Amino acid sequence: MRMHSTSKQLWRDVQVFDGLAQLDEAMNVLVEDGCIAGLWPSSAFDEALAQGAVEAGRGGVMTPGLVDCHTHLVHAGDRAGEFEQRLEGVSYETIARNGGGIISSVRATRAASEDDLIAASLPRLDALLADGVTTLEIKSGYGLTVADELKMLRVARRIGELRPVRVLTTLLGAHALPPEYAGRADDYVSLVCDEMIPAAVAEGLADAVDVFCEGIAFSPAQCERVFQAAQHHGLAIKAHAEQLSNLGGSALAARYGALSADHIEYLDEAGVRAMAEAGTVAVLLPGAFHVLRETQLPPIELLRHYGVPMAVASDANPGTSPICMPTLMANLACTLFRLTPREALAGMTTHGARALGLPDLGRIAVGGPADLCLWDIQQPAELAYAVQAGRLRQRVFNGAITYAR
Ligand code: DI6
Ligand code: FE
Repeated sequence: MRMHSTSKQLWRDVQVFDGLAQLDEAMNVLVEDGCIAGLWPSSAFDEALAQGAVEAGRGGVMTPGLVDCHTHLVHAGDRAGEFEQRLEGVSYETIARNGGGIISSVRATRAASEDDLIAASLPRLDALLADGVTTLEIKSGYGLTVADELKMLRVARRIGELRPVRVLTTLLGAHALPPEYAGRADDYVSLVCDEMIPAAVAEGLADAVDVFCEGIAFSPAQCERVFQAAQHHGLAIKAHAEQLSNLGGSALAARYGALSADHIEYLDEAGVRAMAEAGTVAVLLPGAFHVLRETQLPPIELLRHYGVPMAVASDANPGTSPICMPTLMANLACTLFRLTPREALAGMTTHGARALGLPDLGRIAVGGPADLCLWDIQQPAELAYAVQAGRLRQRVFNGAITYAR
């Protein structure tokens, strides 16, 4: 006799966005042992396959669990005052040059304990989860000392253990020059390369290394030193590049086999080509574009033309994107960058996962992991079309329903 396992769960009559496109007809989805065990048209209900399965849901839209591949979720303090300054006409760069901006979050984050940081960051994480995130990346970069960067990474790992979610961590020691290193940027880069990266590796705290390649941050030559150290230690590489100007940071990152180059509003055709050749994902961050009222659009047509995969992420951070709502990012990617809803959703699933070096995630495919969202909508495009909290009916992480409304 066949064993009836209660770990078999069946969703019936769902519209499926599989991570790249919407499937043609309503589907049944079977989940077993943390994996997607079956996916077939609901018009052809298969008794044998579903035998012993518990009906877990019916109707609605199913997508892969969302992947937010670029966040600065862990930090202390807030920057509402700078938001007001910017409304009075002071630019983000001017604020940064006057010791505000990233450095003001550094002051607050250095002063915070691990527990303070957990308390500050959990509500932001919960907001992401309630909007469908099952995997996210969290960067350091507001510590800028060895101890404070490791503290941030430890907090990122710990909040991932406090919730049913997968967290990848990225060491962003080269985010800004800390004031104690004023005029000694190369010495600070040495600290990042010779002490921070090895210490993070020794504690197993970092999955990747990131840099901010920009006039107000680090030069391509300095970023290259960080990439070399990352490569030496076997860490994946990512870059904030071409956000405010074109320094060639994306092409440089691509030469080092970077998983992704992020922001890229000022990216040129040579940079797009370099990314295409290296398989580097373009991470679009429409939240920062929106908040900074940027006017230079990322080269979407060129990225399409050269077949560079486009991910979409929140960039959740206290300065340029204080937004913890991934479905709003899908909307902004469409309204501001003219992505199609299909592209925006692929950017928050399949391509977001690829930007983290996790190509099995962000898909609905038989044999793949069961990280899923069931939404109370009729078709996937509504996730990008309407801005509305509370549409998530169920969130499935590793095959278990971890949120149900
Ligand atoms: N680019 C950004 O948009 C964030 N970091 C970066 O390198 C901004 C971080 C902040 O303003 O706190
Ligand atoms: Fe960022």
